[in-house]
Amino acid sequence: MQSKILRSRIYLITLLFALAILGQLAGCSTAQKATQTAPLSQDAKMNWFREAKFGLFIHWGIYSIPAGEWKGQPVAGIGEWIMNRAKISVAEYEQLASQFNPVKFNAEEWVKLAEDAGMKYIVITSKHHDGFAMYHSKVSKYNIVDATPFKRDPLKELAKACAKHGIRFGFYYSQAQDWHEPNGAGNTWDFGPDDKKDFDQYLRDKAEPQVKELLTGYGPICLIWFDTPRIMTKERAQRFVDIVHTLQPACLIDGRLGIEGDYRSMGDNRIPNTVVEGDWEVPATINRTWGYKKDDHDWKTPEDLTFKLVDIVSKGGNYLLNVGPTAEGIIPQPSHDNLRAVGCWLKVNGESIYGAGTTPFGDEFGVYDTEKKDRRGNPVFNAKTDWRCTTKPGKLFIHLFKWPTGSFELSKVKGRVNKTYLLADPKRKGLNVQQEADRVTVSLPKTAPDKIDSVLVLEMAN
Ligand code: FHN
Repeated sequence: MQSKILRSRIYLITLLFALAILGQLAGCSTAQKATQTAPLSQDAKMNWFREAKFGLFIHWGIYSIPAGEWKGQPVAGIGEWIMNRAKISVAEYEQLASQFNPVKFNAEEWVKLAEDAGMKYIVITSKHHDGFAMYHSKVSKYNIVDATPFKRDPLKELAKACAKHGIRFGFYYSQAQDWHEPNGAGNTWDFGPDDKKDFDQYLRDKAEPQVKELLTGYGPICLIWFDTPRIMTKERAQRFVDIVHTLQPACLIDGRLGIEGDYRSMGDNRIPNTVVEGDWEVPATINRTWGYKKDDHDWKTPEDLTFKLVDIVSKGGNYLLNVGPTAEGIIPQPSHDNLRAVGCWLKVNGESIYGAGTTPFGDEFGVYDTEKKDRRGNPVFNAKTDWRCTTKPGKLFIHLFKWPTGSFELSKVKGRVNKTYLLADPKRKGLNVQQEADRVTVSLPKTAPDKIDSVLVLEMAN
């Protein structure tokens, strides 16, 4: 009898023990599930973008074949707009696809260029306003795999190379303008005015399903860069937001969808005159065009590109700098050279850029001349370019574009300076520094250690 009671007690204890373990397991998996499905906070979502600061924009499409010239005549304006500027019919423009064979395209080389330039993300045109998909779309045969002799999906190859090199990958997608589609916005020469079109039919049948394809077939997409939100209502834009949030919740949306995005997109090549709060980006050209144009040789110099990068970072933004590859699949040599020069500068001075914050000063940006007005009637801004300041906790990075003789003087400094040195000096040898109240004077060597921008670090006492 006693042994029967003992056996049933052991049975009961074992049962309770097993239930406890099961409960714990269940609790654990619920907790895990909770972390998996918990939406990312906006700060967590923006983290990589705030750290990255410098990205490569690529405008590549079949417009790189005419490269700014149609029937022997130069066409004014940016290269990727040639169909619109020359009012080329869909029937005629479509024929470019059968000639597009960029056999020299090498995803590895493009990604390596971005890496060497110190860029942390790539955004490429998956479909520009001309409506041609630069990837294998099942939604429309008007794409690089089905309509060209090339038959490869370069975006797949780029996604793979980016993953290999630890570069984030994103897509430009023209959601509203589509000059190939009767109901897309923009092509009035073939299809008449936009207000007579069934724009929602175009969104439903092409743009929305293509965005779904891009977010499902290419691995993690860091951001999607919508553009020119013509006739996009808030409701229409929200449908894209829902698609992005459902398929890739961590994917950022730029500021040109037609509804508030995750960050602001400034105007093309428009760098603000002062610090701007919040997350933002300046899309910019390296010459004058976005898509390749054979007669555009107006390359920005490494000096100019470095200044712009520093200037933007000191004001709180990111720099998305564009290249326009040729119809053979080659990024023009001056883009390679000038980007790599910026990359060399970043190798030494990257600490002052990646994840860096805005200047605490502001006078270095320049002054408004209230006497003079620009075309829009606003006072003219006279920019100064001698120096800029970026920051990290406890550190001021003074970017000296013009090397001062003897010493550099800085006023309005909050707190005490502990140590100063040049980022280009591998030994980080302390420089002589004097401080009277908020005025700091740093003695400098005779010659600048960097011919573009020598970075002076001021370490502050806690
Ligand atoms: O019309 C486009 C243009 O072709 C280019 O893509 C730029 C890049 O920011 N966005 C539009 C104009 O702002």
